[in-house]
Amino acid sequence: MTDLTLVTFDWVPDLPRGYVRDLRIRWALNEANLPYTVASVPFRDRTDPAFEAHPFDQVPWIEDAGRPIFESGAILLYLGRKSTALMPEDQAGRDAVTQWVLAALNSVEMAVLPWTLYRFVGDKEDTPGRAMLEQFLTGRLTHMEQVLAHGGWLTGQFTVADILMSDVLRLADRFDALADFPACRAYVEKAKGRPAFQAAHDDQMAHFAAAD
Ligand SMILES: N[C@@H](CCC(=O)N[C@@H](CS)C(=O)NCC(=O)O)C(=O)O
Repeated sequence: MTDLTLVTFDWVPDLPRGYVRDLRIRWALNEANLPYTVASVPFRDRTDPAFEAHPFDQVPWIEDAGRPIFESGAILLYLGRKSTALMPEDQAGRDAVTQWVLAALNSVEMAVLPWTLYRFVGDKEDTPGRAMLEQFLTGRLTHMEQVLAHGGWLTGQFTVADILMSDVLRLADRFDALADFPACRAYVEKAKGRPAFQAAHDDQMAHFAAAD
């Protein structure tokens, strides 16, 4: 019996499978051995009343004893406070994790996501907007390459900040953006090698496949 529920879509098309953000949450729950159940909301009907818990009609969110929490970064920080496998207990350690969670979302994912949208739709046209996005992403990856050059996790021990940062970089890697950034790529590979990631990935794939 568990009070933690992870909410995700009931089904998605092939392209986003393996990258839907519930994977970040599954991964953290696995790392911490926190029991949870999965609930689904309809991908094809965002007017379903079940989306009341999410102001943008998106996934994921969790419910802990019935209380909903949305935004993957907020959920990861929330879970981090439940387990030292996800976040240290001391304030300095927690501050370091928090800054990297926000950096992953607001400095790195902010550059990765619009860049990948061009790839998703196959837009190869040379436009000033696209050139600016290339430059924006290259700048962020250049800095991350320096940060990750030591070959370790972001704050020393593995934390939710690494779940988020490696998941953001994994999406960039899907479209080969890390080809010139070997430290970033090695970091993603190291993260993907964790059994908790692999279980989360397999579970997400199985969840969507079950609804085909
Ligand atoms: N900032 C949100 C983004 C959530 C998000 O983009 N979720 C996607 C699935 S990975 C979604 O629900 N997409 C459908 C939509 O935006 O309508 C988070 O990190 O939780």
